[in-house]
Amino acid sequence: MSDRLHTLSGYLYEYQKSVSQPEEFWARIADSFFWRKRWNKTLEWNFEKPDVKWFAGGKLNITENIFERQLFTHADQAAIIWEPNDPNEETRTLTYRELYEEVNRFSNALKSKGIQKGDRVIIYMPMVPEAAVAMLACARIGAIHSVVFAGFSASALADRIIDCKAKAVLTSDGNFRGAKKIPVKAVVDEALEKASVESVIVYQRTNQEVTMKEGRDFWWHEVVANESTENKAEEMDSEDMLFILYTSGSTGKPKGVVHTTGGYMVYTKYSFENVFQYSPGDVYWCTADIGWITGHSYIVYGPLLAGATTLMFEGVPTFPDAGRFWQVVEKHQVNQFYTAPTAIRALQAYGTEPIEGNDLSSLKVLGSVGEPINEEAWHWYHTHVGKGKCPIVDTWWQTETGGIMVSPLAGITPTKPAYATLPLPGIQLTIVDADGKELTGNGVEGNLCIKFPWPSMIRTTYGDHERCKQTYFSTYKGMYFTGDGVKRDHDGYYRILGRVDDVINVSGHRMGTAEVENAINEHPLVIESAVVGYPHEVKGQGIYAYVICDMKNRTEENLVAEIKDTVSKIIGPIAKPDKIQIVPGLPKTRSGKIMRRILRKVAEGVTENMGDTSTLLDPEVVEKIIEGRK
Ligand code: 7RM
Repeated sequence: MSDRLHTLSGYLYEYQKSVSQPEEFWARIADSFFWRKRWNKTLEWNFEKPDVKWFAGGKLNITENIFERQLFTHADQAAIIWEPNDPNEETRTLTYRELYEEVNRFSNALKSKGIQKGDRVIIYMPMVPEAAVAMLACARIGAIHSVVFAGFSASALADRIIDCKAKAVLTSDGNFRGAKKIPVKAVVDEALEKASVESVIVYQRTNQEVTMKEGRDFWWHEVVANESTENKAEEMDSEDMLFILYTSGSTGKPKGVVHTTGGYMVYTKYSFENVFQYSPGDVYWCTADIGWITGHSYIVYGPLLAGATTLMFEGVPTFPDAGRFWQVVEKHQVNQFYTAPTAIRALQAYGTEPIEGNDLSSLKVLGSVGEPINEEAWHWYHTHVGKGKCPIVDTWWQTETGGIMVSPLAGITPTKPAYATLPLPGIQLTIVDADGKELTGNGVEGNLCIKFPWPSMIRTTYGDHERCKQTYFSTYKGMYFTGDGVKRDHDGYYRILGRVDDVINVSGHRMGTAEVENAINEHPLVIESAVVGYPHEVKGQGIYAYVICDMKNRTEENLVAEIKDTVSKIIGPIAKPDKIQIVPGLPKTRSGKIMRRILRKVAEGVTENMGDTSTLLDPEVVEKIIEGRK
């Protein structure tokens, strides 16, 4: 733990070093890992292409750094504590040795099904330890995993299987979520009518009935039954792909963000230890789902690389009641608790009663991720959960950044409500105006960019490098553009203001407005649609859809329900619009561009001072839209 930062001056000193001598800085951090062969060049980069290589020529396996490197010291320590959806069901604990053996058995099983280094494997699973086993087994044999959130629909799943040409799907029979039992395998079956894979491995969780296709579908417990608990890890190049994770952008279909092995490993462990100030013996809990990047970096890879005990929770915050999180904190004596503002706001609505009666004194650090945290939620979290004594780490980062970019270091960086505060060592932020001019000094606001590579950054978008270049490296020359607006205050602290592109953030889930529009447009009676985000008390942002329809003889109510259903089927329930307004037309400019600014204002509840509408083809449509506001 020599790379641990302990003081503010220590952080400032290391930050300076990481900027003046980035290669020396990261080489020092990387040297504490186990490399089968050390790298020959720490960094090669070109943001024009973009082409970035960290620890080039280095050979390693990330799972050897979780297991073999730590087994002497950590074998009998809990690696994963699993807390089920239903509190009456038993908790499971896997020590580092047990997890290692499970990963090896499943690695052997994957190999016996013909999965080889470089093959893509889709993981569509509930929050059970086997989901982490699946990820780690892929990494162990050099297969590239792509986890798809188990709430996505069959059609969204099929798109991802097809895009990455997956050879196998790892899934479960069903999924317990709150009071519901969700048929996971049935969704896979439906997806596989459109997409195809060689094999499907099904973990038995709910024991519900499923159909198994002969020769293609296999039970998890059967394929591992006779496998050895030993497996020699595949030797990977530092820049070999570790995983693909699909995420939404401002255009059309989701893109496969690609992360590679060496840099991702180094950065997730380093950031985990420093942001959360994890100490040996602590129990750390991140409530994210492994289907999102937060689950990848800060449930699985970061904590396990750091030898931590990571708690995995299958359930939801409000089942069987709104005290569930706090009961789990007490039960497992959780020390670091990392969740999303949307969960905090949802629980805030139940008052403090569900907290009372639970002993939260084990808590040392609270974390926030996924969207801007409003001051009210920050104070509630600080006062009622942290009892005023736990620092809150408001961590800003993205699927593309792989790890936390801007955050306080717990107990070290003085916090300020709603501020992500300062960049981690190695992260060179800059704020640019609309023309791409860098705004220096404090007290400025603009678009957030990063001007120097960091080890866990996106390398490409799977199968379409040009898209990666256009989306992230072309808006501002020589920089990575985040898509977020930001303010740097008079103390030099960063406050993230939210997206400046057509991406909305619903309960911490990223969604492209175009993606939702495409789904709405699949309904046969929809002629055109426009989707915007609007402020939502619990979700942060809600989805507001303006839709032009051929009503036929449908009632508005019927049609709205049908459209919601269509979106649910095409993307998943998380993308269902909160409000749908049937409109006679959309505010378009003469060149045919929808003036979203107006739609956003109406959705927010603004009904006058719409700004300049003179370039609109039909200014009257704005009045009609205001009249029909939901
Ligand atoms: C980790 C994650 C990324 C987008 C990002 C922001 C927003 C995330 C914060 C935040 C304000 C934060 N990855 N975002 N964290 N905004 N403060 N602490 O969420 O790819 O799914 O989303 O989320 O807009 O660009 S993500």
